[in-house]
Amino acid sequence: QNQPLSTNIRLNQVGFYPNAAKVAVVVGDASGEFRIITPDLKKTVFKGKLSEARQNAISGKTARTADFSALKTTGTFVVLIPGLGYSYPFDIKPHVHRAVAVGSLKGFYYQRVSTDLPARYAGPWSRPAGHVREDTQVLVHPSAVSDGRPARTVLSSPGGWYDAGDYNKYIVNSGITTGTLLALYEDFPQFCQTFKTAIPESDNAIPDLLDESLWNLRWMLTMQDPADGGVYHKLTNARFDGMVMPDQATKERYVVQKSVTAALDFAAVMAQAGRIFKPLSRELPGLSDSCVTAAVRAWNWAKKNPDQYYRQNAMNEAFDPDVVTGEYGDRDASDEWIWAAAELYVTTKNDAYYTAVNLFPDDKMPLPSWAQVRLLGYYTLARFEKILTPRGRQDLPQLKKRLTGFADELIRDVEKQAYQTVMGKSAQDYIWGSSAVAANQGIALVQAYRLTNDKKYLRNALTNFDYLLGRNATGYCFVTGFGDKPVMNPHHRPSVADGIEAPVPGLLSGGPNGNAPKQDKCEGYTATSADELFIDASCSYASNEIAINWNAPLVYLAGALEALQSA
Ligand code: G3I
Ligand code: 9MR
Repeated sequence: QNQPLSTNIRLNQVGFYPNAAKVAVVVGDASGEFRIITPDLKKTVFKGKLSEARQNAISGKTARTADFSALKTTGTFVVLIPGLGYSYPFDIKPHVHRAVAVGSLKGFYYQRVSTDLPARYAGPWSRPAGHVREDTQVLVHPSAVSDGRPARTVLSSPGGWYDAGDYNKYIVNSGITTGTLLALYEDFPQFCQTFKTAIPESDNAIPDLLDESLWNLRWMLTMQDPADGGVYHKLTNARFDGMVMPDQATKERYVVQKSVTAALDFAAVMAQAGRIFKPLSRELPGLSDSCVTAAVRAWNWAKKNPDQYYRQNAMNEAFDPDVVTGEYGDRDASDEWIWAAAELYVTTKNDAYYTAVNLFPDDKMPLPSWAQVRLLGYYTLARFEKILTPRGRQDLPQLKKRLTGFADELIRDVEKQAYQTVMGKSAQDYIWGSSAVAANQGIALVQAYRLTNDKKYLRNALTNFDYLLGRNATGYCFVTGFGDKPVMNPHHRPSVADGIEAPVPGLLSGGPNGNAPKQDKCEGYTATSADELFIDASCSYASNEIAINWNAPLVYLAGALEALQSA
């Protein structure tokens, strides 16, 4: 049967639910018949015809789809296109995405600061604790000494997750990340009871998703200045480390200037955590109240300092040492106000938060990202529709209309796309961290499904999950440790420095980025089309870094699919 493996057949390399859609994309000229066949190429279980050719709106390349949704038989198969070859193998089975859900949440464990990762939990990626001096030796950067305290004040700020491929910790990015993980818990509490990741806390009475989130929440709490309730923008080295293991990264650490965006993201997450941990007061005495108090203090600080944006460049001219690590700069906090107001309102039921901010300043429905958190507030209001005060209830029809309207916009014309995914209808989707665009679009669709019970939203959410696991123009599975052609060389310091060939598993690569060659100047880009501008090289931090704010929506999407569509 001399058929070769063909990487022109692009599909979710992990697999498919028996009762859900199953689509592979074939790029190039192949047409006619396809078969689904056992990996030994002996037994055909399904025959079909490739679709008409469709043109990729971004690259102009031709593609066809092999739709075998009608096949519901469980097993391991490949797609065979006579004359072209066969695909990577995939499974059809219930709970087929449980492993990715578990693996991507476990990815956060590997990002933990201040703790050894023993082999028992980390397998071959075990490593000593990093940044242990954060227990006692974090310096207050001169940019943060605004209240007459002496320079070289030190504080304790251990724990949390490393942000990404670098080792710094940024409140803005921690905010959306933790908020997204906690949203999975609030939306699918039953599922989260059984969502186990084999972490040191797995045997306690608290779901692993909450234990993992607590690792970061506790760090976030240390970033609030007890004197005034303001929140430092980040905890960082002055400059990025070399590609070394965490325990070898021993540069001085600083907390820098407080910012309004950090304060509001912090307030939002603490308010959310306050209501989540309330029923767990036996296991976590006092935590819920501490979170709400911290949230209110951060909110009040923001009200007094609404114009205090983090301005890295301006700061660097004024202070020594200059700080050149990730900026997470944002000159518009109107969305952070919306998110914080919504979370504080739902937790406290106090209308004053609801009315403090214009929650619907315009018709826009911006996709969530670290710089744009408006919809996180809308999701929360919709999630708690049953317990809103009359004031909040007034806006519910409008809110639901917006959320479903946004979802309708996302799914419009998907059937005309070469890859039949929601992701990538426009080249604008391929920004730095485009994988999170795909995952956050998926979340928006899950939200619409929860509001309407209309399966079309769930079906379309799954197209983006398929995208992340291989049905895309690069042919890579963007989650480390999964699929047959996974990313192997992410810009991730432990993965580069640990001497193990396989990268740390469960981490989502940023993905194609139209501007990547200009931004990281890594050598090896050959593509010109935005959907293909990706290289699996560790120098490519603009297309192949990993980051917690990209992993969290992956955890959400995988978890939601498992919770909703496990048959
Ligand atoms: O939003 C604009 C979009 O409107 C425009 O069309 C497009 C074309 O240029 O650019 C978009 O902005 C880009 C933005 O990411 C999109 O989110 C910026 O050019 C780009 O520079 C920016 O990149 C950010 C990057 O840091 C550099 O600052 C990423 O969002 C952000 O995720 C990334 O975060 C880094 C941290 O700083 C440090 N730790 C690692 C982390 C991940 O790479
Ligand atoms: O490792 C850094 C990564 O986390 C950031 O996303 C990226 C952009 O800010 O910067 C990386 O660090 C690079 C630095 O910007 C320039 N010198 C090379 C560094 C990577 O080795």
